[in-house]
Amino acid sequence: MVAPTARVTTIERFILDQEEKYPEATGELSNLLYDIALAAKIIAASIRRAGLVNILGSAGATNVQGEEQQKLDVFANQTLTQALNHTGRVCVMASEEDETIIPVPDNYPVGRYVVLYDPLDGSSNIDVNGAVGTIFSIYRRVTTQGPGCLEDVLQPGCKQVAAGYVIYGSSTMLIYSTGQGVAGFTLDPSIGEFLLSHSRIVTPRVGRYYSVNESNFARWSKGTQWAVRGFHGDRPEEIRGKNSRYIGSLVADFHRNLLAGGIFMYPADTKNRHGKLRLLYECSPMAFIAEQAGGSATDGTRRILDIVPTELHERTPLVIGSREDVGYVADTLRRMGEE
Ligand code: P6P
Repeated sequence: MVAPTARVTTIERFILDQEEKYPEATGELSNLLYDIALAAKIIAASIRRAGLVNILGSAGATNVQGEEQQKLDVFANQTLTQALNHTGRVCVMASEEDETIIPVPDNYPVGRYVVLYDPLDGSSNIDVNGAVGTIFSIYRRVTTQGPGCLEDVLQPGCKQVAAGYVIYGSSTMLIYSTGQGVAGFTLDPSIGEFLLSHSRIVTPRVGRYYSVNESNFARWSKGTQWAVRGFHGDRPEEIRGKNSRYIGSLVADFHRNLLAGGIFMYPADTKNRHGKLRLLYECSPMAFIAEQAGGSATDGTRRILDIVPTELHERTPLVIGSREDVGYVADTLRRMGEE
């Protein structure tokens, strides 16, 4: 509960205050961020009830409103798409759940922004009550008129105008940046508002944690194995050992490391030659947040935000988090001849 005397800043108030610093701002991006925050509240409410489906009827049953019970990731995808597609603020969308780009329906106006999202990342964790998340990435269109197209979507992460994520954990938080630092908001479900809880998130230069799926160790390159063994504490003269923390949900692992300091890795391996995570709607937005918080993000050696995408669902290896730890991995790979 929020004490009545506490200084309460809603996300709407914060976004408006930020917008007022830029005379040229039209308010469109602010409204787009409100749209995403609204979708996040709706998704959060559904996730909170997910465990009840088994009590109220198995998946596929009808819920209390008599609606067909949907898989949560399908529901999250529809919620985000429908929150955005009629507003006149976007020209095209793209989602992890949709094979092709998502056009604005013919009878709606077309705007100048492009929004990409992973509507419910880590959704396999829901059945075990694990943390999951929504990731979003916002660009300005590069084409000049008419419906948005693939060219508007395939932009390098350094062109993002905003990015963020929602983590549905012990509390629901929305973390975002428009390039002026990273702010965090915690949902107070009693009033249905995201309230400012972290006015400026700065991630520690050296992390306490390393997060990687060690069951893939045998499939990694020699350089990756050597770097991770550094995190094990094998070479304290080079780098101090760290605690291992791995939830198997990118948003949850990233969020812990962002606040406490740490490094998350999903390297390429002999099975996933380009890594597992998607560049456009997982790695680029998280890289934007990491850099805005003083951290960094690479594919091992190259800056994630410099990678120019060629396909909508392309994958990339990811090393992200505390700047010195990410640099250590890059130095190790280069020393082992793995550019
Ligand atoms: P693995 C979830 O499925 C996800 O896409 C990310 O959220 C998470 O970081 C990764 O995959 C986990 O993959 O292979 O370790 O189970």
